[in-house]
Amino acid sequence: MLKKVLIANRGEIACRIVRTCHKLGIATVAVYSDADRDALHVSVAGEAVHIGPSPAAESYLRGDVIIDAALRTGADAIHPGYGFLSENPDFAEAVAAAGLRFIGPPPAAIRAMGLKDAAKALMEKAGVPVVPGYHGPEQDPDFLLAEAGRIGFPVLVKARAGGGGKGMRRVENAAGFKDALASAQREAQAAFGDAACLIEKYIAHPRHIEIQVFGDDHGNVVHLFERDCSLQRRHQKVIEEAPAPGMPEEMRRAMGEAAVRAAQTIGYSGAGTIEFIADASEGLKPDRFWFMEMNTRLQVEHPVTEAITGADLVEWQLRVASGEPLPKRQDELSISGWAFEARVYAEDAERGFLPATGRLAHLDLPEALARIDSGVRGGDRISPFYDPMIAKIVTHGADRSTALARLSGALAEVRATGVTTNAAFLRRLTGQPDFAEGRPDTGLIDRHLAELTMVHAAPSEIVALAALVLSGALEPQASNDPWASLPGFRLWSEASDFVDLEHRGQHLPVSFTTGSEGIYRAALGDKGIELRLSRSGDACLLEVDGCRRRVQAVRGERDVTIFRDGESWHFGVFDPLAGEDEAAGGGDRVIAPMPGLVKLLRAAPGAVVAKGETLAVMEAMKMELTLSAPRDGKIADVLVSEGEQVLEGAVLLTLEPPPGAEHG
Ligand code: MV4
Repeated sequence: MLKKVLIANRGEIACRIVRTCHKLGIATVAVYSDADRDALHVSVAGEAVHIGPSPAAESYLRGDVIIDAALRTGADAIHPGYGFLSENPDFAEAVAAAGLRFIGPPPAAIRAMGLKDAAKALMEKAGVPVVPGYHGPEQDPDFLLAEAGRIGFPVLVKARAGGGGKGMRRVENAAGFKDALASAQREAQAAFGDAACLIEKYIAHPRHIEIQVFGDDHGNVVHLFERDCSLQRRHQKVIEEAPAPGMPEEMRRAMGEAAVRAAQTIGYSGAGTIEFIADASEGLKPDRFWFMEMNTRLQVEHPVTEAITGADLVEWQLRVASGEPLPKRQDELSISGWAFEARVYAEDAERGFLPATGRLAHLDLPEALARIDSGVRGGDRISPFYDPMIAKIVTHGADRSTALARLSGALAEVRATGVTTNAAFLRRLTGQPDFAEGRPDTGLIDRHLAELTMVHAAPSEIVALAALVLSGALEPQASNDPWASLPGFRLWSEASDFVDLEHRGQHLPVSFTTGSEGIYRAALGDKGIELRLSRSGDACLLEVDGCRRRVQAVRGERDVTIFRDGESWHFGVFDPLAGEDEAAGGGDRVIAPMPGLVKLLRAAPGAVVAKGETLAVMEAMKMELTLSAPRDGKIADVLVSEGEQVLEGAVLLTLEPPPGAEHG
């Protein structure tokens, strides 16, 4: 067995590989860039070597530096994870030339699958189904048009060097062919420096179904069944599952056999995935799947296969790299239950899934409810240098609905603050009827994008709770625990308070009074609400109109995020200096935050006041509200009188600088 493995990767996959190495008694070496100095993968490995600046091209892609680190630390093998150098045959060769084991397939197998058109031609020869089309080198438009006619419209023009949908054009008929071809060739030239295109029969209702294969150095190849990765957005996988819903046993057998044949054809060893496209227009059929490409590495979504087979695929990789035979024969492998994986990303679904960067102030993942593969922890920075994945949440159950319910439940418990995540989007996706009923397809997310990404307005009780948390009303004297002060923990000294919240660029003044037994009355504008709070473990029950719901608040220094039912709302404290709006009272005026009665005025023109000093008391929504001086100053004008009814936004008094103050 290998003794020490260097992991040429970062994030969750580096952590995941370390875990299995340590389980097998194999020592580990991490590598890290400047940005990853304090990263989780560095702290879980036995040793760590700095390999360069933050950009991947200067660190995680520096094969020479990484091989040197392996030699210096006495590692006997390098695991490349996925991405970075994992499918670089030159790197695999250099590793072997340095006398180290590359934990992956032979370089020749990586090369055979690296060129998409050559791979298709090779697979066709091996008897693996390939989408009807022209995969040859000829690029003459008239020739390709004739091929398109032979294949039958509609056809898909695809860049030979392509991937990620770039250089892909659907063509309906012969009339539109040449323009589409020219346009695809231009795009391919610009994107890949290779204009060559291939022509394929267009599959109108595609499902992405891939087969996990494994080979060893003794000529054995097995498959570990399929994964369905049809739920994608812009060619990025979003939720994967295994097995594939609606897959007939006969088709599973045919796909498994085709995948094993594909791997055998290229002398494969290690972990690999054969990607197929299936035509689901009339349900899945054994004669309606075709080879797309092979990924010659461990994949992001490998945990769903682990969940349904019980195999540890990284352990298999390490054993195979040590020269051992595969741990299991095909007839010893079977599918048990159902599994899902959701990819939690730091991204803003509302803003077109823009990657979100910044400090992940707080992160609490539902370890008790699911397998969590993560490479970050609370306090870490999500940098712009790498993939912004926060975690993979993997659930398993006896059947699909059980596993999916678990996924939905786990997603609802993701607590991340500081950076926006796609957790709510993923949770909504688990409830999308077509998906929930087992009909995933590649266009589903786009068709339902609006409802999956829409902003859920903050309900008033959530706004009120945010105000309570930020006012400190729920806090005992010296604790950060927002719930420690709930009824029974503290005698209330103040009966009322108000907080200026900021929520999605909006200014929300909230005032509230505290009653007994955890009852609060709050006023938001002219809307009054009564709520009751009680503690429930690390969360809180928020009761409105006799209905209690679990909520959780994660407080920052001047902000709070409230989580409920998989949705979350973020609130800050309104900063009057940040904008022109003086309604918070930070400027030269004291303003009524809500309509009400001026009960008391403690200020006369010319009086010198200190910041925080009470200037007026209002009554609104049957509660009292104290307005205090926003800063040190001198009262200039008092514009209302006691007993007067005022509107929201009314100016009660104005301030001028205190005597002797210099104005900037
Ligand atoms: C196709 C296809 C329909 N017909 N090929 C997209 C990227 C590349 N990996 C293959 N892709 C497709 N190839 C034929 N002949 C539809 C797609 C496709 C797709 C495939 C799998 C998963 C998601 C997809 C989203 C859009 C288009």
